[in-house]
Amino acid sequence: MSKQTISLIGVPTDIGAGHRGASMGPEAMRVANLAAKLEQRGLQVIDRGNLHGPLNPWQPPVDGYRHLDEVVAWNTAVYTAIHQELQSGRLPIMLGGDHCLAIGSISAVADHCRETGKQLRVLWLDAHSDFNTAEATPSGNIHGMPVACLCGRGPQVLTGIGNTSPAITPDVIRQIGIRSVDYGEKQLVREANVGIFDMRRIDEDGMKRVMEQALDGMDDNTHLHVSFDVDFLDPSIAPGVGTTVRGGPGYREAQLCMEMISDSGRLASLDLVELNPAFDRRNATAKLAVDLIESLFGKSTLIR
Ligand code: B3U
Ligand code: MN
Ligand code: MN
Repeated sequence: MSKQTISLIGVPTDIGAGHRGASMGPEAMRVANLAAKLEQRGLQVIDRGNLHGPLNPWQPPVDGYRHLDEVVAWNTAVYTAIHQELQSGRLPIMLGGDHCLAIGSISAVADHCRETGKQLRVLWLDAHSDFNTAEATPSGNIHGMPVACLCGRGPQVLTGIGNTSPAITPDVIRQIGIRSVDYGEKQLVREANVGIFDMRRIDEDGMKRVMEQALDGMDDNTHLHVSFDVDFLDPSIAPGVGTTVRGGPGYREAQLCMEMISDSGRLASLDLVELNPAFDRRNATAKLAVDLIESLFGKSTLIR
């Protein structure tokens, strides 16, 4: 990829999460030196600062959703900001914030792809499928629902964000690292035929083969969006998330995953979500996230 300008967009909210604290994620990534590390890689970086939105009222679910109005407000702001960066030719990194914000970011990416005739591929790195609906959710937390909403299964106020509803179809998605899917959610991802490379698959086939398959079929016209939920990583290396699930990729596997995405040359937008400094130790998870993002942008441990 030629000289790229990256824009950092902080979205300091935990409005869709089951624990407080992901609202501190953007600042933790800045403290871990994300901008400088990317600049050292020869990239131009503009930090756009933080978006603004409603405080977290910490209420129980209403009709199956917690904080629906507030989630809509934050995602509307995310949509506008990400769409503008893409239109200006920059590569946006959304610093969340919890994963509900991917509704806004990916709706913007999908509209941008339609406007420019690009083919979209979404890599969803996560312990969870995030395909819950109001009926299937055990919690009402909307960070467990963004993939369903993006695919048109959710309240109109969320599925309608952006110019086209649904924003995407399930065939553009590849989920990696999945190991926690709720009972009803499992039926939904099967019905929708979401491309899932779960941990069992990674154990059996290895990260290399899984990533080859997840990246297969892309070409020069592909816009690759990576939605990186930090709970994708094994909690032994990444304790700074609200909902840890053991048995995730370790450091080497995660590096390989990032390096293979980088090698594809198609990365065009990124979400970094669910980093929760309230659960972290000395900002270690933020530092690890910065390290992995450097690999996404070409820092390689390859010698040959
Ligand atoms: N599937 C559960 C838990 C969950 C989803 N995403 C995260 N946690 N981070 C739910 O509440 O939907
Ligand atoms: Mn997630
Ligand atoms: Mn998750």
